[in-house]
Amino acid sequence: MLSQVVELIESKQRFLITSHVRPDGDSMGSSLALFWTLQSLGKEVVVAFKDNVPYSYRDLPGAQEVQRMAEVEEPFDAIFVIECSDMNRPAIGGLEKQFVVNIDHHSTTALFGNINWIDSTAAAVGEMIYNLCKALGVTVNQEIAECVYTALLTDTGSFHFSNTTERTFKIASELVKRGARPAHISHSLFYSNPYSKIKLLGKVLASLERDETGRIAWVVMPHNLMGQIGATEDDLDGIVNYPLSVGEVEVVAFFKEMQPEHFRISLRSKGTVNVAKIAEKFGGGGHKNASGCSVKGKLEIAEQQILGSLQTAMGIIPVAAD
Ligand SMILES: [Mn+2]
Repeated sequence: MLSQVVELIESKQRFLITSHVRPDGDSMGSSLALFWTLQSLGKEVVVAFKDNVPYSYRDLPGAQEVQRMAEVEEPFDAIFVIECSDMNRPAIGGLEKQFVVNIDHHSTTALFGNINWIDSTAAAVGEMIYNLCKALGVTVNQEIAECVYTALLTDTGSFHFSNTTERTFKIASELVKRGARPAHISHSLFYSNPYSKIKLLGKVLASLERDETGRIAWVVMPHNLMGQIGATEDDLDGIVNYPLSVGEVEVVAFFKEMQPEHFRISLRSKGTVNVAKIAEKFGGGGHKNASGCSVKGKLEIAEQQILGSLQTAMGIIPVAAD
């Protein structure tokens, strides 16, 4: 599949790169790394997302080049859809009318592209773009190196998650050799928070609860809280990971009341519990250690449904007999 992507890039000229709504470090880093790769080959390339570039990623090389787009209105030779489980994830209209290249590292992705390049062994899509860059014979410059490093750093949870391997460090080492600045990148990702984010974190963490086994913890953000603090959706990023730092906690659920009685739920696992399976039950998705879904209704009902499913999956409560 990599060779098909190489052949396509070599033979075509005009490309669009996009990724999912509320882009994360891998979608931003991978999209911009591909942008710089195509640029250095003299291609015409547009990077466009439905949403704004999140605050944490505003310093990434090329972040100011990212456009906002709701509908693809002109023809491209190909559109790269990065890290998306299906064609609707970018929330950009008109993709289906064009030649689409699906690039992802989640084995659960739908094969929606005209070309589907899926590598579930890659720690991040950024790693795949790095391989693509090499396959194209493009020199990894500082821009590419910093974008790929950001993708690797964020998707491995700062090299904490189980997708961190010897290969991850080998690539990270090569990226640093090519000009990526680890301290600079970490500073803009982790030590440049807006005040509102830390205020929100404090309020949300104050709601922390756990089940009787102590293996499941959850936090809640009521609908009016963001308005009171003046916080944005960006400020929600990463909060779910804090309760996971409690020793015996294996799984965390974060109930975010985005609209009254409409909860967006983030699930995280640091053990063997596959939270993608739980999210899928509620029409969501993700991967083994990080997933999300939505539930409508009162908080008590949302909690009962999600926490009940987690307890069943973890063998805390027995599966009901038919
Ligand atoms: Mn990823």
